[in-house]
Amino acid sequence: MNRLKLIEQIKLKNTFLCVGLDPDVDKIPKHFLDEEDPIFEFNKEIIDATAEYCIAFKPNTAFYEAYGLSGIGSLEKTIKYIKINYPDHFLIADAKRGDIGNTSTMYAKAFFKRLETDAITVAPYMGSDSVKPFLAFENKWAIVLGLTSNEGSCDFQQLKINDEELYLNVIRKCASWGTEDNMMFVVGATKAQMMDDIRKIIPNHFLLVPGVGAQGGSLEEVCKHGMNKNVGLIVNVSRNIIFASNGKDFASKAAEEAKRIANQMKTFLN
Ligand code: NUP
Repeated sequence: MNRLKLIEQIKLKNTFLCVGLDPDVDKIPKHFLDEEDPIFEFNKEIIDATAEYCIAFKPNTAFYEAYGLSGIGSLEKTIKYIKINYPDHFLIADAKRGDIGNTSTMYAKAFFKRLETDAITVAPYMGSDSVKPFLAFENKWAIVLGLTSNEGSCDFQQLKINDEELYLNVIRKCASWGTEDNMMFVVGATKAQMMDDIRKIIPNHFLLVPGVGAQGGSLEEVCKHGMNKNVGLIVNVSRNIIFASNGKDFASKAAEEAKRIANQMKTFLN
């Protein structure tokens, strides 16, 4: 999906919510455990219940890889289901890949050609030749880790180098390898205040923002510090939506929570 279409979807639906598909067999309602593919069946109901309130879905591959071949099968089926039934939704593989050039190219092929996701999250630690292969595919996106939402982001990302935090260096340098049409950055909602400095470097890029909900980030703060003239934000919520209830009403509760967040988003648009 290209940038224009993404912006159009956000404006059309008045939401910039991304529903994170991070299924955990220990947390999904028990009745799914009798199904042949509990993860896929669970995802399908979550997707159907929340699609009208979001513009993106983000499966984190860890939650599929943890179940081996059958988990990879559930991921493939989930992605196909979204592509067939909700082709206007932006599809992000949260896989945090990045390696020497020829290996990154294979990662890019795996996610862009085989799974056909629109975007993949990329860890920039290995530098330009590890990131650039993800930029070589038309209408596909590398979403580079800029400033992550977790506590450990202070260990390296916030270290000062020549009087500037490393994450600002990383964002500036990575932005020079790509464009606003093929690169986004992950910035955690828990670091909303730092978006002011980030926006000075990349005023127009989209930010993928995880950390609202279970991690305590505030949507209001994210909008205040991170929003730009084209919205420029995709805000992900995983656990607070998909595990809003673990009873039979899980899908309607997920929809309720997604709707609540989408309604809050509306107040920050226009
Ligand atoms: O900095 C990041 N923080 C983060 O939580 C980068 C991420 N990719 N994530 C992912 O976003 C995390 O791995 C999970 O898939 C999702 C947040 O989930 P939740 O806290 O809303 O449940």
